[in-house]
Amino acid sequence: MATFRFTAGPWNIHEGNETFGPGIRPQIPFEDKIVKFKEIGLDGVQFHDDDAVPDMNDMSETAIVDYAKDVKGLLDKNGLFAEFVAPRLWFDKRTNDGAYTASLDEDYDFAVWRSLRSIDIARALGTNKIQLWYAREGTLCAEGKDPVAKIKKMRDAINTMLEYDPGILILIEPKPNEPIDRSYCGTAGHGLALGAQTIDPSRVGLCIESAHSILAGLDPANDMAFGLAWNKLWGVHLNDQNGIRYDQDKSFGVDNLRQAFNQVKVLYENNFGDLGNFECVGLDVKAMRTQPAEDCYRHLINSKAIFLKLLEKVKRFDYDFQKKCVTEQNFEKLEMYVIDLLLGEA
Ligand code: XLS
Ligand code: MG
Repeated sequence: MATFRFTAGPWNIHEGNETFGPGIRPQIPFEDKIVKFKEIGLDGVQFHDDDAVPDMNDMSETAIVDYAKDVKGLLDKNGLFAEFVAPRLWFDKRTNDGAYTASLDEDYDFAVWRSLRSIDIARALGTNKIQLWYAREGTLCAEGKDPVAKIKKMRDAINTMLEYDPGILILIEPKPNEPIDRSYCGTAGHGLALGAQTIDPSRVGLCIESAHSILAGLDPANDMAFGLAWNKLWGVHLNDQNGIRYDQDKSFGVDNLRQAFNQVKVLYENNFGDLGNFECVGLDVKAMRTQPAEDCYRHLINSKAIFLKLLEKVKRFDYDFQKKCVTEQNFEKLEMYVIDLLLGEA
């Protein structure tokens, strides 16, 4: 039941930079990260388009593909696969005001160009998955955009990608805020509704990130369940988050163990990983700024370890006892059992 392949992106090892201070750990070259990813027990790598091809904006379309092929060679050499490519549509000046929802037509065109190049890069890396995290698709100034027209542009951009390559899958990674304060696609429901409006809804699914669900005031395990119910959960980004505040990307399970337990439980019970779309367990976590440079992979190691420890708990879950409690409607009893299980006393 269930196959768990663990992945992370090069951005998950960073220098500790945040809004209140610059990076304080030395930069680690991409190649070194890849080698280390394998060493700490990851199976695959997630990419932004420019993680794979850093100077892509200034390169020809053929040069981009050639460069990506070399990256594929590096992955092969280290026994890793590429899970997805996500166009990074929030760094460039042209995507300052949104990408698919940019105010200027030429900026929208740039966003679509990057998206199509992401598909080329994905193909060169050996994956058919494109992940869309809609960083700036929404507003800081609510009156700055016509929301109805712009939401339709998000659909148009997906259609262009689906048309460009009939074999790709689009994974929408919803998030309700940050860096914008009002997202146009904040939840799993929005993601699926948007997919349903495209020319091929069967190729649009979800990647649910724990922290993003929490930021939306929702339960991550239930968001995952919502995707699983329609075989639309094609990826997860596990991490943790202390309530509705800035995006923290804490290690999986460190803030709310029971909530993490239920994420593992819903994935395990529903055969995640064996559902036909090579579903992977992404660890979208970031080390604290205080973390020493010589131990800066610890949050990834911990996240995987916590997942596996919780998986053992899930496997020991007493379904007969659960059934008995449900029949008796004695949920107080069931809660105590879950707490005892998590505390090692059941
Ligand atoms: C940011 C997102 C980002 C995506 C990849 O909040 O989680 O890391 O997963 O673009
Ligand atoms: Mg993420």
